[in-house]
Amino acid sequence: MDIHALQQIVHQTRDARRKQTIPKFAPADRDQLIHKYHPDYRTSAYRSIRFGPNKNDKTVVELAALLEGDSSISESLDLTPHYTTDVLVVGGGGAGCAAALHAYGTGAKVILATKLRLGDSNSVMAQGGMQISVAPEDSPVTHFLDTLKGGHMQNDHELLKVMVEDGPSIAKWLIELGVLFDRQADGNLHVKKGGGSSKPRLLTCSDYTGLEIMRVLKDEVLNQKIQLLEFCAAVELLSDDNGHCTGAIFKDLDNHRQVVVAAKSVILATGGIGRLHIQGFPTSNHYGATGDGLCLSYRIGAKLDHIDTFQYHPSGAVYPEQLIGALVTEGIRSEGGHLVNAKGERFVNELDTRDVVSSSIIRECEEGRGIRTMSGRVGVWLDTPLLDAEHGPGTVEKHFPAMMMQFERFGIDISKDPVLIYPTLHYQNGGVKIDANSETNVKNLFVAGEASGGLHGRNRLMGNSLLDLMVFGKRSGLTAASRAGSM
Ligand code: MEZ
Repeated sequence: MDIHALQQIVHQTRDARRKQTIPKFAPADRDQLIHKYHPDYRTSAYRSIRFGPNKNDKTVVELAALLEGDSSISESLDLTPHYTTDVLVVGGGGAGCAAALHAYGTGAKVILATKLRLGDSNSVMAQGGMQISVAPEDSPVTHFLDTLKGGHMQNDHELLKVMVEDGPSIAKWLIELGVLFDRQADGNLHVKKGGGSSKPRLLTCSDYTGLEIMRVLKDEVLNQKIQLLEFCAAVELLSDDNGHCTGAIFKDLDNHRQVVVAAKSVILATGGIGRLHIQGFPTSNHYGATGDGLCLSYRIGAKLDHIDTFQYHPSGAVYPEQLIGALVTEGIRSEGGHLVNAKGERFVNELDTRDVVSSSIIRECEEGRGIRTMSGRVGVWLDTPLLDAEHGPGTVEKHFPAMMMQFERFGIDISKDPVLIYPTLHYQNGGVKIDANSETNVKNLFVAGEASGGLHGRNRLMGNSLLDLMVFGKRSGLTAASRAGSM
């Protein structure tokens, strides 16, 4: 059957569906649902990746192979530094830029090295917004509780407290730098409600929040003339006889040579692991998301936290094929988009946490209620036209211009046609264990952003990533700089 004929099924059942109430899951049902259908829980839940991996456990084996792999550096490498600095930041996304700017602002000498170009990162692709409790009816405490609930109560309390409390000052900093957040007619910040949140808390820049934040941060890094090493991939960290981190070795991808950078402190802001396609899943991640920070930190002796848990974003595109895995922003569900199976039924509260929504989609597909494309891919409908019907004409065009353009290139008009979706590997929930200043158990080694773990527990709440990057980018930058100054 052709995709347009399939779409008819959805259009025909729309009226009937509007009268339906969506199923409500009691807490026990939700747990069972996740345990049975969520990819993490089916393969790796509750197991340590380091000790005694279960041979049938694909995630565990894939991660262990990665972390325990051999070094590509020969022991005879001349370690005379090519560059010397106070603070070395590795990674050119949101956390890396925030760290570099804050460290530089203290007067420290800073080098920012990145495997690709400055700004190439998942941060630029973050669509749905940034959770910060700025609304009068909201508070950091409510933000804390929502995040804890979403993370299955396994979040590191200290990290979480710091993140929600620092949020409002981060919004102020970004606005002062020039980020254009959406505003209401009266000029106040416009906040939206996101999945898993009890209050409207999402600051947005239309559907390209990450791109807008990165536009400003990149400009600032360039304007401040922070020293950049682009196309330099970090391959090993250096340490002294005390085990303290003292710099890094890079492969210069332009000149095919190894570059040694000596630093008083090192901040890894290298992002996640999606591009390794754990368990063969498609991914929403950029090409550089290959778990570099995890490997580098692990090899120098840093502890990891919750590393067996990944987030599968419910709405990865399934059709058209060119967009497989690409994100269809949660913002669409926040605005009223519905998920619909092949029988035309809604089967989950679309604004539940991502693990619940993803598990429900997988359940529908595994139990035969999914929609199959001609090439054999299976998914469910994300019914965006409903959004226009409920929220007035032009909602899709107004709120999701970037998404519309992405799909229009392949002949799909998301203001008229539903989109076929299936969960996509989106986020590394766990990572390197850090303290409230982003420092690891290895002295002078800091990790910020997605490469770090603990903050989000077993499931990150939407919009908490951009805040995480800014808060721990800042904290790592300031602490690393002050450490370097006191040496
Ligand atoms: O936090 C995210 O990952 C996010 C908001 C993604 C999205 O759906 O746009």
